[in-house]
Amino acid sequence: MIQKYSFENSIPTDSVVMDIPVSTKMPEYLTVVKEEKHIIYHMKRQDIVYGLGEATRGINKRGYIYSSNCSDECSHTEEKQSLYGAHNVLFVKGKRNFGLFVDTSQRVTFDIGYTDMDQLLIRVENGGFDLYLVEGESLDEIVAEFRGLIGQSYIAPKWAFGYQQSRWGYKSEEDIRNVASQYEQADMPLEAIYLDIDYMERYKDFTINTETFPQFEQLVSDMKEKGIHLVPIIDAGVKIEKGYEVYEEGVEKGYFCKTEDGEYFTAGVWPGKCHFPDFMDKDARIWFGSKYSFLIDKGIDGFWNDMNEPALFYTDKGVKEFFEFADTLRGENLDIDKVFALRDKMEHLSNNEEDYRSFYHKLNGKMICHDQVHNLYGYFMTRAAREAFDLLYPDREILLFSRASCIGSHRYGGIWTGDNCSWWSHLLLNIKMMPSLNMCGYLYTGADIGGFGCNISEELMIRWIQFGVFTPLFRNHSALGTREQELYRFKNQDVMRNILKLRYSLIPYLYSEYLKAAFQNTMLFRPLAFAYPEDAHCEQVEDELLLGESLLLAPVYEQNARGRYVYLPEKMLCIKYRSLTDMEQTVYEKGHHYIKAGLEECIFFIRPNRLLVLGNEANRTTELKEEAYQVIGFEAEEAVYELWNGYVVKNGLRKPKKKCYTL
Ligand code: MIG
Repeated sequence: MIQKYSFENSIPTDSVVMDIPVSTKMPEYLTVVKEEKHIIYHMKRQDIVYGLGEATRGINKRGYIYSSNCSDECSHTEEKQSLYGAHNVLFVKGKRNFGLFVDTSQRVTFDIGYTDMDQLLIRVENGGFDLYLVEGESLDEIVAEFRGLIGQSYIAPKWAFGYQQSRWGYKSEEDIRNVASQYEQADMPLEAIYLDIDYMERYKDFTINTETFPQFEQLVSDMKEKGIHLVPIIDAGVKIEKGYEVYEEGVEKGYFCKTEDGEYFTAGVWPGKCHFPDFMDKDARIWFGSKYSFLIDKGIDGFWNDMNEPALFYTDKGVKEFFEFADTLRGENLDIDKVFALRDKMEHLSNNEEDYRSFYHKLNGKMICHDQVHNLYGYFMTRAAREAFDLLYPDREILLFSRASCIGSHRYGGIWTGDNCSWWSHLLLNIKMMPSLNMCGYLYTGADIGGFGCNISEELMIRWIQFGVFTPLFRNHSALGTREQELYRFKNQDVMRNILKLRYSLIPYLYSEYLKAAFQNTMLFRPLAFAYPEDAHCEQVEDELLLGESLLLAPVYEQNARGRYVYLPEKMLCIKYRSLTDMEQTVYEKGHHYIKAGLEECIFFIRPNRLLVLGNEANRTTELKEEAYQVIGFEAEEAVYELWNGYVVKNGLRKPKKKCYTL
C-alpha cells in the first residue's frame, strides 16, 4: 500500500508515474516536523535500513550519513556522502517493514543513526517535497510496489549483455581496430568498444576528429561486421566556438542555461569554456536529443552520457578570485595555513556550490535556479536522448546509460557507477551496490570492471571479472595513465578467456532474469535477507547476493584468497567453474562452509529446485543458439525454469516471450 504526503512540492520531478491521492494521516511511527522538513523514525536496535542506490558503504546503510547531491566525485572513499546519483529511497526491515521515498529535486540528507545511533532522520535541505510511504509484508513486495510507482525500468538491447571494452586513451581508429583484433586473436568474446572523449574534435559533442578517425563510418561498419558495437561518449557541456553548429544553434534558439543577467552561463569543462543545455526545457531537450542522429546516422547504436552532474571544472569568476588570492601570497613565506588555503582555493574551482547557484533553467515558463534542480540535470539529459530516440527511431533498440541520475531516469536508460579505482575494496563496493541500485530501478548497471583509476593487478582483474560476469553492464574501463587492462594483456589468458566464455553462457539466464525484473518490478540482485526473511543470519551477510530466482553468488574479493567462507541459507549446489567443459558440482548443506576457489575457479550456487539454463560457447550474443542450451540444477524432479528470451512489441506494448525448461 502506498500513501502520499505532500509538502509544498512545486518542482515536478516526474520520478513517479502513478497518481496517488494525498493523505494527511501519518502513521504513529513516523514523525514529520514540517517547519524543519525533518522526517524522523526511531530505529529499533535490530532494524536494518536498505536503499539509497548509488552510495558508499554497505548494503545496510545504517550507521552513517548520506546526502543526495549528484557529484562528480572521482574518489569513492567511505567518508563520501554523495556520488553521482540522487536516489532518495529507503527500505526499513524490522518489526514493521516499510519504504520511504522522498520525491524532490532538492538535496536530501539521510542521517541513518549517525548523529544518534537509534534515530533515522531525513532532512530535505530546501524547497518542498512529496513523501511516499510504502507499506507491505515482505521487502520484496515493498520494493516491487515502489518500483511500480516509479515505472518500468529500461530494457537494454541484448548485445549490451555481451562483454565490452573501454578505455580513456583510445585515440584513433587504429587503436580501436587493434583492440578488436587482439580480442579476436586471443579468442576472447567482445561485443562493444567504447569511444571516450578522444573521438571528438577537441571534445565537441556531435563531432568527429577526422584526423584520428578519418573513416569513421567505415570503422563503424567494419566493426559491426565483426559483431562489435562502438559506443561513443557524450558530455553535457557544449563548447563555445564560433561556427560550431551545436553551439550556434543553441545560442540562437536560447537552449542553454542562463545567468541572472540573461547571459549564457559559462564554465570550463573538457573543451574549455562551455555552455550547458537546459535539459529542464522541453524544447531544448528535443533539440539536444535530436543531435545524437549525427552519430546514429553513421551506424552508432549506443551511447554513454558523461559529466552530467553537471561537472564544472571552473568559471571565470572562480579563476579570477583564485588568482587574486594567489597574488596576495606572492613573495610571501608560505606557512602551512597559507599553503592549505591556496590548495583549497584551487580545489574549490571545480564543482563549486556558488557556481551551481549562479545559473538558471527555464521550467514551465519560469526561471529556476540550478541549485533547486541540480539533482535532475543528468536525469533530464538521459531523458533528452531517450525521448529523441523514441521519436526518431521508434523501432530501434539504442543502448544508453549515464553517470548522473535521479530516480525516474531508470525508465530512460541505465547508469554506470563512475570513477572507482582498481582496489579490492571497490570490487566489494561493486558487489554491495548492485542490490541497492536495483531497488531504485537501475537494472542495466555496473561498475567499471577492473577499476577506473589506479593500476590493476592481474589477480584483482581475474576476481573482478569473476563477479562482473553476473552484472548486466559488463564493461572493462580504465583511466588515462593507468596500467592497461584489456584482458589480452595479462599472463593468464586461458583464465580470462574461460571467464568471458562463462559470461556468454550465462546470458540466456541473465537476460531472462533481467526481463523478469523489468516486467515484474523485481530485483535482479537481492540481499539474502530479502529471500530468507526468517533466517536472522542472512541479515548479517553482505558479501553474498542472490541473482535472479536460481543463483546465489559468493564472489572472492580479497587478495591472495584461494577460497572463502560462504553461508548457505539452504542446501545448495555449488558450481566450481573452470571452463565450459570443466564444471565441478558439489552439494552443500545449509550452514557455514569454507569453499576453496583457486584463481581460475569461479564459484556460484544453484538453489534447490531452481534451474540454470546455460548457453553454448559463444563470442557474441548472436552466436547463442537455443537448441544448444543446457540445463543444470539439483533435486529438481519437478523444477521448471521459465526462460524469458525476448519480447514482442504489440500496439506499443511489450510482451515477454517465454519458454519452459526442465532438467
Ligand atoms: O573527468 O571522458 O567517469 O568514465 O573515461 C573525466 C573521460 C571525464 C569521467 C568518466 C570516465 C571517462 C572520463 N570522464
